[in-house]
Amino acid sequence: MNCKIIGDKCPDMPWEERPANCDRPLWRYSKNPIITKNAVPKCNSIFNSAVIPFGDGFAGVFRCDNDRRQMRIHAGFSKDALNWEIEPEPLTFASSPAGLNFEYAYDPRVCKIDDDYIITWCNGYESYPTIGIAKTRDFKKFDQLENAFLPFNRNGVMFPRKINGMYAMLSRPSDNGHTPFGDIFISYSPDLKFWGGHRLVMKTDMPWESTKIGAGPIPIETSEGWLLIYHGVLTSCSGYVYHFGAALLDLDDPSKVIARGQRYLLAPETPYERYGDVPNVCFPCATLCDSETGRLAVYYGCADTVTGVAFGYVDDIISYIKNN
Ligand code: BMA
Repeated sequence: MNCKIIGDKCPDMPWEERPANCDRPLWRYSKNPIITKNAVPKCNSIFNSAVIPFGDGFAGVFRCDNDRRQMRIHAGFSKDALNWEIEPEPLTFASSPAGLNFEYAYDPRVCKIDDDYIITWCNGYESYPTIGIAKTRDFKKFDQLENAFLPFNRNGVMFPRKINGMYAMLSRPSDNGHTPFGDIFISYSPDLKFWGGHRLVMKTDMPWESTKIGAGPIPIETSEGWLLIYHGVLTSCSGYVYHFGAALLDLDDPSKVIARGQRYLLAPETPYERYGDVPNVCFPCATLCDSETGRLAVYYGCADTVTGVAFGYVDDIISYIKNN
């Protein structure tokens, strides 16, 4: 490995070697999708979901749309990060700030900072989408914090440590519908309550991401910079197409882009990515990675219907960004 991952080892993460016929930086798990609606009763779909090492296994927060088509998030646990036990009921909060309602919840991310697991998601507030935040230590008791921003906002993604003494979050200001625009910004907070220092990180660029971009998994700290995997959307004649992209951000000032791949990392290709409630969607929300081997597993929503995993090496992805 040329680049060093600054993070924990994760020797028990799922892994498959690159198939012989694959020349891409990411390859799909051969048994995808790993999670379908059958994991939760009265469920329509389980997709855009986040996982993280926890105890002697893994925990996660899953987007489960129910058969009323309400968007909800559920906690879950796994020994191997492939077979998941997902709580049948949506997660609720032991405490919430006064006056802050929780109408709908989707596209969760999970970030460990010190001893806390911080959940961010797109939170319905007075029917408007913005970024919700909650804390847990055990994935059973969750305490809701203030929403990070005014509506409209989506894709709130925390950095896994403070930067220059401040919590840092990427987000994507948007509108109330299926937003046809959107760039990635960064904001800072001393206390996870008050957010400021808002700066632009990246605008849309190449054709595959020309409509909008949004941060995906928690950025991975490496000796080369923060590795950010994000989604990039193209508007085709028959609707949006969601790809994965990747960029490297400066470790001390992540609003500075060091390098950005001009080619997508992964595009909808398999039947479970192409067919579903929303066709042609690959939507990354989490990674597991092992600092010893450089292995990476990306968890992503497929066609707004099921959840898949793709594998790669952090080193290869950084070379791919720099060389493409
Ligand atoms: C976005 C979000 C995602 C979804 C995507 C494709 O606006 O709603 O949850 O995966 O659209 O439908």
